Amino acid sequence: MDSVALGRPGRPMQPEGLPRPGRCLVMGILNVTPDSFSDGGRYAGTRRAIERGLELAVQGADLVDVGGESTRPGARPVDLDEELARSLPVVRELARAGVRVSVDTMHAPVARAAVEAGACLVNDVSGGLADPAMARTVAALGVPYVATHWRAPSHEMDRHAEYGDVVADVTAELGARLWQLVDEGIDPARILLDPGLGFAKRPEHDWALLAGLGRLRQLGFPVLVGASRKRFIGAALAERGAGDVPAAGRDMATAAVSALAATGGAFCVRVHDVRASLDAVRMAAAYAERLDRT
Ligand code: PMM
Repeated sequence: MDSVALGRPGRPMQPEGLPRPGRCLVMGILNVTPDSFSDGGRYAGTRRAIERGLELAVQGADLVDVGGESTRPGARPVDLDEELARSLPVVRELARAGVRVSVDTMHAPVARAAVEAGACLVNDVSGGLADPAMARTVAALGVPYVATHWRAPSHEMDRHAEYGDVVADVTAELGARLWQLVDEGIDPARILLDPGLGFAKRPEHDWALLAGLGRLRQLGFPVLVGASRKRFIGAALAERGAGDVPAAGRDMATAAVSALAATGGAFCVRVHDVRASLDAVRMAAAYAERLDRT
C-alpha cells in the first residue's frame, strides 16, 4: 500500500464523524495555557476557558479546539498531569453543553481522557511522532484525527526549517506518516492532514504551502489549515522598514487567509477569531459555486 493508494483518488474528502455544512469548517482555538504565542494566559483559568469556548460556539465554530500545552516556537513541554488538569474540565463542560470539542494534544493519555470526556476529534500537531502510543490509541478510540506535519519539538523546531521544495517535502513526509498511521490501525476515512504552518517553517515556507494546498490534497485526504495570527501573516502585513505586525493585529488578515485556504480546497481552518473566518469561508463557498470553469 502506498500513500497514493491510501488516499484513493475519488474517495470523498469528508472524514467520518464531522459536520457537512457545504463550506470549509471553522475550528475555534481555545488555548488553556499561560504561554501560547497570541492568547497565552487569557483563558488559563477553567471557568474563563469554558466561557470562551461557549462564546466560540455561539459565534459559529464548528468545533472548539481545547489545548493544554503551548506549541509556540521555543515552548517547553508541560507535565502530563498539568496538561490534563488544564484541558479535561474544559473539554468535559463544553461537551456537556453540546459543543463539538476537539482536543489539541501530542499525548495519548490526554487524547484518551479527552475523548472519554466528550471530545470528538484528536488534533495532534506532531502527527503521532511525539508519542509512539498515539496512533494505536486514536485507532482504538475511533475518532477523526488531524495529523500535522512536524519535524521536532517546539523548543528546537526552528533548527529544522530546511527544505528543497517545501510543498514536495511536506507532502512526501506527510504521505509517509499516513502510511504508518494506517498501519497502526487508524481508519483512513478518519484522517485529516495539516501542513503545519509555522512548525519548522519560515514565512516563505508557510506561503508556499498555503499556495500549494492543491498538491497536498493530491494525497486524497481532507486538509486542515492553521494559519491564525501566525508569524508569516505578521510579516506580510509589516510596512516597509517596520517590524512584523503583532499577533493582536492579525485577525482581519487571518480571515483573508481563511478565504484563500478555503478557495484552495481546505476542509477546515483553525482560527482565534471565529466570526471573521466564518464569514470569509462563506464568501469562499459562494465564490466557488459560481466560479467560471470554462
Ligand atoms: N497550530 C498551533 C496549535 N495547534 N493544530 C493544528 N492542527 N494546526 C496548527 O497549525 C496548529 C495546531 C499553534 O498555534 P496557537 O498557539 O495559536 O494555537
